[in-house]
Amino acid sequence: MNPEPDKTAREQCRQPRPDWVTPDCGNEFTTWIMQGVNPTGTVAAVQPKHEQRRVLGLNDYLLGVRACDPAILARAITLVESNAAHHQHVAQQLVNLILPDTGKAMRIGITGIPGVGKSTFIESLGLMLCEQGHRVAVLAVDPTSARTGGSILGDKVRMERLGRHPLAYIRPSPAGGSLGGVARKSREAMLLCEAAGYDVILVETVGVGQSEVTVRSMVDCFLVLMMPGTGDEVQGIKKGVVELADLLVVNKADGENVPKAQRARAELLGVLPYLRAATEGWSTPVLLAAGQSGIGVAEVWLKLKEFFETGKGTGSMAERREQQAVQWLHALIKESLTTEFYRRPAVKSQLMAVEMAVVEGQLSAYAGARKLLGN
Ligand SMILES: Nc1nc2c(ncn2[C@@H]2O[C@H](COP(=O)(O)OP(=O)(O)O)[C@@H](O)[C@H]2O)c(=O)[nH]1
Ligand SMILES: [Mg+2]
Repeated sequence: MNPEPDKTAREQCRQPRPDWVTPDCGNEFTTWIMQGVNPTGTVAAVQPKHEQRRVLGLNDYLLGVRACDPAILARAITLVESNAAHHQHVAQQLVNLILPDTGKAMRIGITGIPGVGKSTFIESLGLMLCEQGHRVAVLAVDPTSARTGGSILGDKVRMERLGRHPLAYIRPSPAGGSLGGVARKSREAMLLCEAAGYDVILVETVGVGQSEVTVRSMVDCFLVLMMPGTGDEVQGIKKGVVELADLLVVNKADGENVPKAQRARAELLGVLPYLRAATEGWSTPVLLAAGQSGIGVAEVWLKLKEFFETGKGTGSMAERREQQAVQWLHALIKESLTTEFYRRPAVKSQLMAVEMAVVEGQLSAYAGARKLLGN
């Protein structure tokens, strides 16, 4: 946790803001327009819009979200992403009011190492579902995007076709500073999307750090994409990500990758019986697919539907959601206690001195923590 915005964050504040942000917004809004590269590879100039936006009240947000007005949904998500206390006040009232309209969507997390083809796969799956009449929201959870904005851009460019579909909504990763911050914002964004009537929520996360565990704790089903011929499956088993998966998909199973993909599948199938099942009463299947050409995407969807039907039948789905709600409560308690602690004037004034004393060995970390906590 870094209570002080650093230089990069200050520089970002001078960059143009998206047009859904209110004119009076300060540094607490976490979204900026990044200079981008368009699909032809040329640099696209950023054209900020300066038109004045109408300030929305709680009721405007509520009606707009329920009516699935994309501009208001986007602004409502911006509101829940804001770190400012006065925005949070409205945001939390909004989240409470929409709560009865949430919970009906299929919440699906998708992870895999960078470059495995997550965004391409999501676009392919998302387009197929929209064609079938589903309403699909795509959210990204990427704690590494907070500084660079790079992956936000990558996703936006690659999901261009899905982004244009009237039944789809794509929201890039919020810049939360910490994974906890990103998780809260993404979870609330997911609830807003559900209240707006999206019935399939796809949450993309990068396969780094703790982000998979975080996303696992907010979705019903967790899909892991694996890269054939790179030893990814061995790494995935070692890192424990395979153990989190309800569905394993060896992606890019096209052209000369096919034999490699089949070997990776055989390897995973050989190991799975020795691992603890991610979901009680469900044995994790391993499928082959190629998001780019759409091979195997329909089969993945069939398996996903089977997973949801099984989970509803056994009660594991409802049980998971109950556990997640309790976990979520505790995560929020921890987050607000931490935020409140670092905001205290006494902590702000003593923190550096205590850090120095700990570094120089004059104070144990335990004693330093007790001192700052005031006992
Ligand atoms: N051969 C092949 N390449 C793919 C496939 N899906 C994605 N790619 C390529 O893999 C690269 C990374 O894709 P992307 O979707 O951005 O991966 P992400 O980082 O996991 O989101 C891109 O250059 C894609 O063109 C596929 O099914 N087959
Ligand atoms: Mg991606």
